[in-house]
Amino acid sequence: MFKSEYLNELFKSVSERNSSQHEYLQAIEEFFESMDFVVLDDPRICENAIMERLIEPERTIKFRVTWIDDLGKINVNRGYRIQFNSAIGPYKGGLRFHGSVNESILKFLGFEQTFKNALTGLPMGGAKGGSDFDTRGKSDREIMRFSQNFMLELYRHIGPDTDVPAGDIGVGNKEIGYMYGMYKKIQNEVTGTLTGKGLSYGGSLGRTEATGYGVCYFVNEMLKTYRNDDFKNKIVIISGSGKVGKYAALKAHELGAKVVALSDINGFVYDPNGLDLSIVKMLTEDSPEFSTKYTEYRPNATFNPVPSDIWKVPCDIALPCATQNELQIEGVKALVENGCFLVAEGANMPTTLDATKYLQHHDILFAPGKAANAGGVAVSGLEMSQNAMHYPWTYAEVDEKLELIMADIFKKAYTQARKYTDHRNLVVGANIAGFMRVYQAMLDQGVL
Ligand code: NDP
Ligand code: 2IT
Repeated sequence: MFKSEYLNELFKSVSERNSSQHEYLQAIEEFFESMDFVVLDDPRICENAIMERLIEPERTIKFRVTWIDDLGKINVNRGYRIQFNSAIGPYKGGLRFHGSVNESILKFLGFEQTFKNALTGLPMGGAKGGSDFDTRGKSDREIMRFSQNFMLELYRHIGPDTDVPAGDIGVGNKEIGYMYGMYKKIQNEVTGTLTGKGLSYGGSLGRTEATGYGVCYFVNEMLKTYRNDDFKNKIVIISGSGKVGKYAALKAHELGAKVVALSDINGFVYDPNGLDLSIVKMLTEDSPEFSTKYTEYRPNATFNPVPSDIWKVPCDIALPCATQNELQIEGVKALVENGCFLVAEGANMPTTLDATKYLQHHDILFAPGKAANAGGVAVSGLEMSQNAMHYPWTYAEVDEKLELIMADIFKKAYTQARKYTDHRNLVVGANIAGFMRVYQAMLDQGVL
């Protein structure tokens, strides 16, 4: 499967040992395909068992979370923190609360986070965590009790220089606030141990928007470099109208694009004249029912109850910003057929392996999530800096830094892609650029 025998053997053994962890194996397979280019050149990677160490989390924490619902019933959920790699800094990565959460999903996310964080240039190692607790349909009080009880265990494993969690699917400002409050109460200290905090207690201006805005800054670099072009008048479709999708839509619009379709778990909305983003913003604020309600405000728009049909909407640029493996082979075939020329991943691993290859084979510009969506964790890193300095930056300062970081990530990925393969292959470019930094740190620090 890979050109390198070392990678073939290792993939065989990791597949046998983790045979039910499909997402984790998928992330490793994609990464190893890129590593073929460097492993054959550099025998030290094999001699130092770098890949063996990279694919195994440094620590996996798994715990019970017990909480009482509004009816007085006692509930038990599973909590996790996968501390994947600390070679270049304290563990850093989001927490996901969703019914689908399991070890495989958190391992793939923690693995990818390691290289994403390396690409930002900031000192952050990789981690991910969360729970199979579903926030959907829960009252505010239930979310508070759950978040507090989750932190009652997690607090002993984290700290500003050890591990700094943040949000992800199902974890936003509200959940971060409840977890942070409990952490502060137990530890009796005010430090930046979580990022994505509210602005009144140490959060950074610009963090809320950072991932979605960052995706657009990255796409802008691609448009400039590969097509001498920009967002103006481009037709854009976006899956997911959560923290990432919503702000990607707002920034794409601000940069002159027409966002014509947006989805959530119930389906998608198509508004051929361009979505009214003030209505999107209002409907996504508190209610998870944006797609089913939008047409009440804009009767010319249409609602389709199949979220994955969004990929059939003709567009120039598609931004999958919802969840893993949401963009599959039928979806990319429709995109290519309808003239889409650029796909950038706002979500983590939203495109399946065969779908990614199909896009590349058809010469569609493709940005992998670990590069394109790194803006969120980058501004989390800036939040850590501000907390450590006890001095906040203005919105303009943060946004300017974010734009520079995204441009720099593009440059690193582009440079490595050009060096090792085709200058358009940002999957190989981003993987190698992220890997090189972590690899050097691991070599320097000896066998651990
Ligand atoms: P949110 O929970 O805020 O939003 C997720 C959105 O996706 C919701 O609109 C949800 O709909 C929708 N959704 C879920 N499943 C599907 C589906 N199968 N089809 C269509 N829509 C779906 O999560 P985030 O926006 O924070 O995260 C989205 C992705 O981005 C994840 O992959 C995450 O790992 C990644 N990411 C997040 C970062 C961050 O800073 N938040 C940073 C980098 C990556 P509904 O509301 O109806 O449930
Ligand atoms: O996937 C991600 O990069 C995130 N969920 C953000 C992590 C963070 O620490 O801000």
